[in-house]
Amino acid sequence: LGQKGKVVWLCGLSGSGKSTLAIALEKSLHQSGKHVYVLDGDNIRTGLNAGLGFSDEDRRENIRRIAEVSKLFADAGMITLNSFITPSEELRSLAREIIGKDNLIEVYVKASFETCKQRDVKGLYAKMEKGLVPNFTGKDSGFEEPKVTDLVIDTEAQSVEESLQALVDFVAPRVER
Ligand code: GGZ
Repeated sequence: LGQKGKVVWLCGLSGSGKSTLAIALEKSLHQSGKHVYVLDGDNIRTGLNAGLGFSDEDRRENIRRIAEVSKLFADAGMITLNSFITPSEELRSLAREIIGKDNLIEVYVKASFETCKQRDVKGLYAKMEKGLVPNFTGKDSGFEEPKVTDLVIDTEAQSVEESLQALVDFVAPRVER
């Protein structure tokens, strides 16, 4: 096989820019001939993990299944770009144990709760303000900033283009063979 599997795992708050960056990175890696696939809430929480919500237990099961699926994808030679909040060190180390550190690139997509709330791309923060979103990350449910990570992309301090460039510069050489 011409490609070694890898998992690029992006964590961060809702609205921090994870999925935007994952999709842009996918495009960039595609253009250099890589076989890449994005996993995010849109294709995981609607299918494999339909039925899981946002309690601590459900988030843990969500992350565990995603990690197991990503490991299979990596075994199959695929580069998987995972975009999930992954709000605690416990969940991130669970994913790390399942996937294996050698096959994993961990990225923290950093933006404060206030910034994400101001962006409110999907109107979810407005709903949350009205009390319509239980266990919302950063409000009733916690988010621990990663202390150990391979890369931090600060989407508050950098433009989308700069963030993407930093991500591509870091990831591209690490998925060569
Ligand atoms: C956080 C929520 C919640 C609650 C729905 N808390 O920005 P989005 O909308 O499109 O993506 C978010 C997604 C988070 O799911 P994850 O699987 O990434 O979370 S975790 O890793 O913690 O298991 C958000 C939406 O689901 N969403 N309710 N209560 N985000």
